[in-house]
Amino acid sequence: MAGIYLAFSFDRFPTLRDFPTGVSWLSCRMKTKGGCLFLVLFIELIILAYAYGIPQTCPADLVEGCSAVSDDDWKGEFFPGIPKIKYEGPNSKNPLSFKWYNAEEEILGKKMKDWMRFSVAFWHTFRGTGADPFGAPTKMWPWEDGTNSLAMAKRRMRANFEFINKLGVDWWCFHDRDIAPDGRTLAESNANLDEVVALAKELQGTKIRPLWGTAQLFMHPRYMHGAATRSELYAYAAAQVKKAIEVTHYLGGENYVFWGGREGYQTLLNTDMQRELDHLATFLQAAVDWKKKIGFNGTLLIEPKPQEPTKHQYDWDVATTMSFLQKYGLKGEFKLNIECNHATLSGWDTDQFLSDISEATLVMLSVIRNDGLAPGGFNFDAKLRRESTDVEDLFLAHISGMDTMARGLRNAAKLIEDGSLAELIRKRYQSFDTEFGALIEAGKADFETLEKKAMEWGEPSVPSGKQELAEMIFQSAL
Ligand SMILES: [Mn+2]
Repeated sequence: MAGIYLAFSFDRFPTLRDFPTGVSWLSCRMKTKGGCLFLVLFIELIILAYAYGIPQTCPADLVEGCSAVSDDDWKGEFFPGIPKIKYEGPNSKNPLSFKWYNAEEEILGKKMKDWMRFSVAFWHTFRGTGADPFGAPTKMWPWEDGTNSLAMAKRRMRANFEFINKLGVDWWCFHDRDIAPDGRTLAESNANLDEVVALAKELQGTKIRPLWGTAQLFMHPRYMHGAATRSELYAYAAAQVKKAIEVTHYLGGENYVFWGGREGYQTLLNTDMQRELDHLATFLQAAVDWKKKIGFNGTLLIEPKPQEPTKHQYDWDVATTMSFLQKYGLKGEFKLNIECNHATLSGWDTDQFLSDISEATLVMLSVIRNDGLAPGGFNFDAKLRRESTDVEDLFLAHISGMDTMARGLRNAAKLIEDGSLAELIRKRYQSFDTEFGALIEAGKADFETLEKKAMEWGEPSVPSGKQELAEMIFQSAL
């Protein structure tokens, strides 16, 4: 039956009329009336059994046969046996508990959850397959039916919110096309998005909201040469971003992100960089205008990334992006969404969960100096390893990431409270805190004055404790 079903490629849910009625009626004429009805019912029954019971294999462009499948067929829990994750302290041996992250605990006058503002990334957590440039997908979560249908999108959204609630975070992030399938037209894509977003709004409840939403302008082949910088696509990309800003606003999102993964060039020989940058700035200005027009008060963020997937991207790094915003008068309208994994590219974005406590300490020191991240937050733009294929692994990865950041916060607080870090830095620059140092910093020491002083002082001393080491290095160099 499956073969017949696929061969007919229905563009709506199949009914009796779609079946080889000529054949059935022919055979009916040769049989009794009751037998014919039985045959017809039997065929219909098999169609229904196929449509509802057997995993669907609908293509990504979505046929209605698939969208007719209800998303309510997944009753109960997506993560059975996994309780709400609690703080149990550093001595706990329970892998499904927090050792360092204690959401309600106050550190330096703020609750840990408010310092962190942790967010789950829908794409890695729920659309990550374990595929990499060398290998096929390894993950097939139990709730997946192999389709990219609207019904599947809704079921996945239910799984997302069960996960978020059990993990105990208040934020999530999404791309438009992660959460709802592409349609055959832009209008159909928008309608699909609306349907999934309506469910997300309901499942969010009063506490959970998007840290940010964004439009995915890089996966579809149409964007292979860019979106805002490829002229014939400019309008299409703008329409997609317009819609994505609207749904982010509708869901109560705090920010909206731009990631220009394809906005750049492979070679300057075929690129008018000036015009492309102008187009990008015009595009971003239009986004600012639209945001204001619909009353969306969220912050617009740009996520810099060097190279990959384009050889040269326009948002190369934080400094380049700031210069771009300054040049085009957009500095007051955008902030930055910095992804630490963009500093550790290995041919592609490694998307690893942070597990280095000293790195987390440095990050949290910056966050404390900034008095928090709000309206920003920490989004886990990180995915499970290819080898992590158990549902439980989704929790373990996030727990470990959250605990690493929490331990970083505790360390940073300690360094600040006991004043040791400030003292270390003070000592490093203490030679400038002298009368002559002040002269230098005021720009009043010219080369003649400095030369005179250098002659007078002789060989500069190596900072204490390192004298011996410096001498050893000097000796071995001889
Ligand atoms: Mn990433």
